[in-house]
Amino acid sequence: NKRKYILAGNWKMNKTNLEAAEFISKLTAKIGKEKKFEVVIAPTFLALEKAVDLTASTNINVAAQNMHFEDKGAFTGEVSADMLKSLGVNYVILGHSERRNIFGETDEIINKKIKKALEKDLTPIFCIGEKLEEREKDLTFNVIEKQVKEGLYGIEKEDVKKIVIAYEPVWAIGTGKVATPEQAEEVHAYIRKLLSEMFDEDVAESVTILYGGSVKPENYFGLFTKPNIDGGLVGGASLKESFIDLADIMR
Ligand code: G2H
Repeated sequence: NKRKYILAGNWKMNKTNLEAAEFISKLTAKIGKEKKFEVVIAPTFLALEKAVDLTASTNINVAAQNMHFEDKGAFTGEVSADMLKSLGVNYVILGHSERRNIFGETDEIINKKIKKALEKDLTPIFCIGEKLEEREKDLTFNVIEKQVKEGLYGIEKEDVKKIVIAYEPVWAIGTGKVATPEQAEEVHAYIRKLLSEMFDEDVAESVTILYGGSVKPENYFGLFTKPNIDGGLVGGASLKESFIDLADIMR
């Protein structure tokens, strides 16, 4: 297929600048020249500039973990798309379940952020996923449908093709409980079906859909070989050597 494969690391609130720089130097010594897939790392805002510098001669791209949907103004504590772009950042994670569940981000807010990122030529990594109680009540597809429809509301076909979606079942995040390759594939296929209904087949086939939630080298192979899984968004295992091992699996 024509989709881009991505191995992305979401560092969350981890690593000081010095730790970030040391770790990125380790990464660039071992990965970042691959042609088959792209590597993305998402350090904290404070380490973004350093990360862009240190990865300049590699295929490693740098992502922010969040941004605001307004251009500028009285939004204490927030960061804009232009500020990220000006550092050389190319990607932004939006709607991560921790943003949704700890910081109260709604589908509507996430939709505004996705639109702003696209307007500013930042690639959104748009996160969706159901909670445990939703899965247990058999509501997984309903939740995914709502998140996708509201998150992508009002976005043109050609722009949707530029978005990366990350399916991250909330019950698998940081819990060590990874979705089975079959569980993940089922939802990825459903997301693609939704995209083809909402837009068209071309959009559905173009969008990279990553899996996230306790991905590590020991469980990644089965997930990655599924037809609708185009790589991973990795948290805990992206902070260590295991991220390099994951890149080795993808090579
Ligand atoms: C899911 C994932 C990365 P972890 O949040 O976004 O984290 O791999 O630690 O479950």
